[in-house]
Amino acid sequence: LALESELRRALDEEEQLVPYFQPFVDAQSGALVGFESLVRWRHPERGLISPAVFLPMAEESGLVTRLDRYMIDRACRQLVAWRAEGRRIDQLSLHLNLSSANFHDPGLVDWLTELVTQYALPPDTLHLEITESALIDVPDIAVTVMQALTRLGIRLALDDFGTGYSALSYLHRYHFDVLKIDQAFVAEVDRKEESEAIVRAILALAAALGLDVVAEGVETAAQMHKLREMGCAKLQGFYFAAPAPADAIDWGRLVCE
Ligand code: G
Ligand code: G
Ligand code: NA
Ligand code: MN
Repeated sequence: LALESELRRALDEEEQLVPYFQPFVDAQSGALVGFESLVRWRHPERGLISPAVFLPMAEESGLVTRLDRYMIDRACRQLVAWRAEGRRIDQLSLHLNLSSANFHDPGLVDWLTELVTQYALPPDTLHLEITESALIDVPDIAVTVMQALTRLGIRLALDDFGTGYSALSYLHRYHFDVLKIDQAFVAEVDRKEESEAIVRAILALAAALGLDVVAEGVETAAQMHKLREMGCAKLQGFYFAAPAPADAIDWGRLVCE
């Protein structure tokens, strides 16, 4: 309960909740194509807290909708700051994680409409990452909200693809623009035939459905080469960069076209 009231306070006033940014790159050219924003809590006494520790509490307490809006706003503001510094952000995608509770938030679509207008961001810059498990609770509301988001021009990404119970039925029921191949399949893609076969199948499925693909959790050059050779368009993982605060991004290492 202490942590809950502290999160409440962090959302109200202080600059404790910060977006860390993890790049993803074009598999062929290595060029930077976007960032995923991942929340970190810089707690004044406890130090840096990972979302694994406080997201369950945020979801149970209902604070997660405020947290998600807070993080979307923070990350967009950072993008605008980069633009003001002359970085070419207009080609980049910004991926943001969204908990299922947001589908019950009736103001979400209007809020996002206002946000992209206020920051003069093309709506298709924003990609909302949703996991299959997030859709289990809210099957019908999610359809309506996702349709409204798509009309607005915001992109939807299905996160951790392949790990849920009925991945294909989600693709059938909902409109997605991007599949993120779960890191479990990437981990052994260059060493295990089953992993390779699964990744190939996901790539074929994505191509047939006209979806963009990002492979997550790329940690080695061997995985990178394998995924590139298999035709996976975009890659993300520690091999390229770990999530980092805005002021620690090593732009020199990221090819920006
Ligand atoms: O960065 P990793 O480091 O520890 O992230 C752990 C989990 O936290 C991931 O599954 C990610 O989807 C989730 N997560 C990170 N940032 C956010 C956020 O701003 N909102 C929500 N709802 N989930 C987030
Ligand atoms: O659930 P989601 O896919 O949003 O969260 C991604 C999680 O994976 C985050 O906790 C992020 O910090 C972590 N991550 C990002 N790149 C890598 C990687 O290359 N290897 C591993 N093991 N984890 C990664
Ligand atoms: Na994600
Ligand atoms: Mn994921």
